Amino acid sequence: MTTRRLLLLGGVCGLVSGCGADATPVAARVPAAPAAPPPEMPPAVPEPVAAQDFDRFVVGVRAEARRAGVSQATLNRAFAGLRPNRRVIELDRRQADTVLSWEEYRDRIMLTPARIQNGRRHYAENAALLRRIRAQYGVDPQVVVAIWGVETNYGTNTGGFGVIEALATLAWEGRRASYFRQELLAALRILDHGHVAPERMRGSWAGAMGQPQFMPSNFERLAVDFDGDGRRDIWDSRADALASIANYFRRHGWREGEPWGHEVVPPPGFSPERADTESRRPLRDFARMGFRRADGGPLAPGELEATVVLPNRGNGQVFLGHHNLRVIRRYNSPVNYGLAVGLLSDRIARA
Ligand SMILES: [Ca+2]
Repeated sequence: MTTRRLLLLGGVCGLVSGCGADATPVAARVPAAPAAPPPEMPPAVPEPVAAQDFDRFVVGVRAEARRAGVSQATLNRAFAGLRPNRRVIELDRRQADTVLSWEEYRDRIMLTPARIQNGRRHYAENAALLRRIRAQYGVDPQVVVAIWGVETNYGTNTGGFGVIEALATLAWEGRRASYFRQELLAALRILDHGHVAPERMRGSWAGAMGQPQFMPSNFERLAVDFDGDGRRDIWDSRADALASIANYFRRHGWREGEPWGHEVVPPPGFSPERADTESRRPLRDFARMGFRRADGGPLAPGELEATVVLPNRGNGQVFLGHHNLRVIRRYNSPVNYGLAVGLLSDRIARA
């Protein structure tokens, strides 16, 4: 999931409606005028490539999908009236601009009072489901709920873009066209298998889908049907969505019952600039060096391996991170994401 956005960028419904399967031969088309930009578009975004190039691209994708076994009927529905979405292109180009300090990211985006409170509520309300998921996948439920909370605000903000439209736009125009083309083909296979109706296949501008924000290739590998209706529905089935997150963690090596990490107070003389953030040592070594837990608790003098973890653009917090923090970062790699999810999971489980 490395190419996904920061959170909360979705929300603009981008599906341009048109109608009918596209039967006109590409060569016979008159070049179309560029679509008028939607009102939220700033004028600075360059015009996309001429529309007939998109049609030619779609013909190629359809042929490739047919060879992969996707039915004509699925392709007709998926591509009916489809045009590139300029909002997707704009968001893709703007992605790198978002730079927050760790403290801003932690307090304003990730660990807001509402997100913590809602996380506790969902943790309690879904206790029975979470118990069954834990029994099957061996993943601590508070981290499942934390991921659900940061990715889509507990399923309430799954992104307003049509996944096929977003992926087709990025595969046609984007900087990582071959990556998104593979994701587009995966999305078409998912539709063809009937897991979700095309109009319900919504996601982020970058094609991350449903309540867990799985890219289509991750869906194919890791989404599960936990409610037993035969469909892996991470959009509208809470059981499927949460179990799919747990399965993702299980497959990436989550160790049930182990902490992800702790905020610590380093010993006097500790220098963030010179800190070794690579070496793994047993916690007892850190205890011996004088690290203490920031919450006042003792550092367990055990064998559990830890590394020093420093937030990006942080203003002084120091953490010791364990194996499970690396697993969280398999979901989304930035260190600040991993730390925030870990902290949120602690807050959710601490009633
Ligand atoms: Ca299901």
